[in-house]
Amino acid sequence: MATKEEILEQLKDGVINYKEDQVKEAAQGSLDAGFVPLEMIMDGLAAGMEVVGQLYERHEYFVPEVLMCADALYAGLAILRPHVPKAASGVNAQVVIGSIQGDVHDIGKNLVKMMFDVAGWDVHDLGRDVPLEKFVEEQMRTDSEVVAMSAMMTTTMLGMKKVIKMIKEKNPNVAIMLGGAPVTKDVANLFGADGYAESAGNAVAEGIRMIARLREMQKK
Ligand code: B12
Repeated sequence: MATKEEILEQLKDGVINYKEDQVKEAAQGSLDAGFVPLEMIMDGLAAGMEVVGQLYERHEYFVPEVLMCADALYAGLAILRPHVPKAASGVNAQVVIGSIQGDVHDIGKNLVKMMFDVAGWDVHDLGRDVPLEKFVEEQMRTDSEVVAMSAMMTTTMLGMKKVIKMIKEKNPNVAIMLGGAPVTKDVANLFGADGYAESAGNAVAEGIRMIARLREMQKK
């Protein structure tokens, strides 16, 4: 039987070399062997996508290859995701999430969504290339305390600033969190966001911190 390290390597390699069948087999194999699905997703699939990003930046991969890598990642995610147990976070909170208008990148956003979901939050996913007003409408419709936006391009991230302004004008009691490769803590502060996390792994902790602060302020 394959070891955990071998399975992680098969997942990572399968994403990098867009071998969808290998990814599916390794994902199923990891479940059969009882390995932790979340670890397989983050240290296998997502780690592979990180390498794909580097290949793309070095012009060794182009859009078609990257799309095939994304397909392989999603094939593995479809198998593993249903087996990630939901934790009772005790937070009882809702989050609206989406990739900002003009941005079709959604892999990172989907990982963040998954983390909120397994942490027991109610997640309202707007998808990708989400029109700016849609974030405002969905926040009001669901009365969510947190709105999380993802941008992967310097051009699209400016839209997040507009959404923050629109939401805060309508409802100052909403905590807004930003993320995505070009976004930094400084950018998030500059745009007037309440939170920032550089990876899916710490998005939920940041969300909880923002909510605690929001609820504290409401008590005053
Ligand atoms: C995959 C990819 C694509 C895929 C997207 C598939 C999909 N369904 O998402 C495809 C091929 C479609 C694509 C298209 C394009 N892409 Co592209 N793409 C990438 C690539 C290679 C990897 C991105 C990725 O998925 N990374 C893996 C995930 C797991 O990481 P992540 O997204 O960073 O997310 C993590 C964190 O950022 C964070 N996070 C993300 N969102 C959020 C949100 C919140 C709230 C929080 C808290 C955290 C958080 O948590 C995540 C997990 O830990 C990057 C290169 C790179 N190194 O990032 C370029 C990149 C983002 N693309 C780029 C460009 C320019 C394009 C195109 C314009 C190319 C073209 N000429 O057509 C188009 C644009 C399409 C559009 N309008 O959006 C540029 C952007 C440059 C810039 N700074 O503006 C990059 C940086 C490549 C480059 N160096 O040129 N791309």
